[in-house]
Amino acid sequence: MLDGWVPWPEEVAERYRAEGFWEGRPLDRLLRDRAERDPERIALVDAAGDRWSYAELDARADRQAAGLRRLGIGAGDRVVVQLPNTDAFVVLFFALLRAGAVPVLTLPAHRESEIVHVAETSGAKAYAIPDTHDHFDHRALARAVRKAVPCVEHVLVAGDPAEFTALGDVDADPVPLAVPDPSDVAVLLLSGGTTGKPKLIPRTHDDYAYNVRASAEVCGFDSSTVYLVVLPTAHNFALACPGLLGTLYVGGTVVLSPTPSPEDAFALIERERVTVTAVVPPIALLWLDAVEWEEADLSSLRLLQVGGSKLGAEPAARVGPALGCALQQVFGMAEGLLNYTRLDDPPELVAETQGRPMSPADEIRVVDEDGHDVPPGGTGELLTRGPYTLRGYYRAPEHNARSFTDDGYYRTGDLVRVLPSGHLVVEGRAKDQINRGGDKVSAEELENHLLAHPAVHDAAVVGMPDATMGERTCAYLVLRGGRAAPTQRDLAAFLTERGVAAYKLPDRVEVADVFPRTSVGKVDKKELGRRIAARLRAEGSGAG
Ligand code: OOB
Repeated sequence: MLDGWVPWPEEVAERYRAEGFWEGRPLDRLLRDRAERDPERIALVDAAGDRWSYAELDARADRQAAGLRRLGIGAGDRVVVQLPNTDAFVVLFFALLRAGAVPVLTLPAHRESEIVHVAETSGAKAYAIPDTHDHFDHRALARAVRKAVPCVEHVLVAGDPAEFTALGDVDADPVPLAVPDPSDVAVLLLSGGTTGKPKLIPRTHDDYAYNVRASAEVCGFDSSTVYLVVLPTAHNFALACPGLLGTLYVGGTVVLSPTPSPEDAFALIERERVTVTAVVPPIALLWLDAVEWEEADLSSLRLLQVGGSKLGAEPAARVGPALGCALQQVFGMAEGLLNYTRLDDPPELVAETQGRPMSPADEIRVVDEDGHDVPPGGTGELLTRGPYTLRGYYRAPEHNARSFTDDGYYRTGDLVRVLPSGHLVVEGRAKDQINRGGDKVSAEELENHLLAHPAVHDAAVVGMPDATMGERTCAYLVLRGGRAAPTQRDLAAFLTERGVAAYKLPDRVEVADVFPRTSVGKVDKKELGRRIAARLRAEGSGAG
């Protein structure tokens, strides 16, 4: 068993097994089962139009798993995966599972600061990258990561490997491999983060397979499903809610879009007769506009899932008429709990709520600041536990003591209200995080980077309203005596040099003489949030 993670208490695990939530099968079986039943069916199509049947995908994963074992990558080894939406991701994901290794999923946008931290925390043995992606050379990043994190022995490259190992050469005749324990960790996901550094989320074979199966059922996926991956494959939403894994589980076809742009996505929807896809609200808004000028035939689309941040009721109501498909709101988290509006929910619930828990075994509480349950219908922080919600972050005992109640509920940091129907409305946030159109920015993480700037004495990062993104990031700075204020561009260059992902760069910089403080002396971020919102209103921009 992998160490450093928190399993469910044994009696709870027994119940989840007895009630059929956990089936005791390794996660990779979902591909094997389909390959045995429908070998010739098309499993995967990429943007270039290359196609792989279930049998082909299954065989590629077997060969790569054998190749990984030959490199010495096997049971319990962690491998940081940073691949864009390509077949290489899908093959490697299953190959790692079959080799008994644990994929640690990062986004293509992550840079040295994030990857070094993740590789270090997970004790990764290998790091898988594209050669270049989006004008960025990942091999240069890999050199820096190898230098900083010596346990990373192998760099596996999709494309031109330079001095590293080509993924294409990680190939050997299939060998019998030990079957992993289904109650053990299958994959480590990255949390949005509310602390100095991102946390790793352990997901077991049992829990993630249930996540996939139950999502596929709630979303009506079947063998006629053609799912377009628009968000990064490494994101829980696109991977498993039901996403690419849910589509393979039911024997449908997964289509990979290199970007979420209407040009790329609409062309693929038309070419492959895509039936369902998942996006974050800013992309939904972009698509709602783009249908006005893009010529593509979107008539195959049956369902658009939107989640990651809150979708306004007004654009929600426009999805059906503009795109000719149903909308599903999804309020989920990499930590586990998924809320879906149901396909047969009345239109007002679909437009105005963020769905209800996926599983009958999801337990939720809504509590006030003292941890007491609020009266029915009241707003408070959402706590949850259940058969696919983590009991602790990986190797983070101190953080876990704060993020979980003694009886195992995860504190989501989301402020919600529950309707009599059981549907949740997300009303805000109690966590120190900015949700930039679905991309999560930890205020503390960014503040720590800003404090390293020579002109910065103190920093406080808050969200500011934005019509498209929901929120953007505003960095309030108190300067060191005599120092000139860095501009937004100066700071962007400074943070990029430090290896911070582009989506975390502050969108705006404000200088203050002192920060407002709460009665206990903490920086009053609510007040700073009000200030920047008022300022935006005065300037005539933003959402307010
Ligand atoms: C998804 O996962 P994460 O881990 O990137 O972020 C989770 C957080 C939630 O705690 C909440 O603060 C926010 O993102 N969120 C939403 C939301 N969906 C997520 N806030 C308001 N409305 C929504 N619909 O974002 C994620 C994972 C799986 C499926 C969908 C989204």
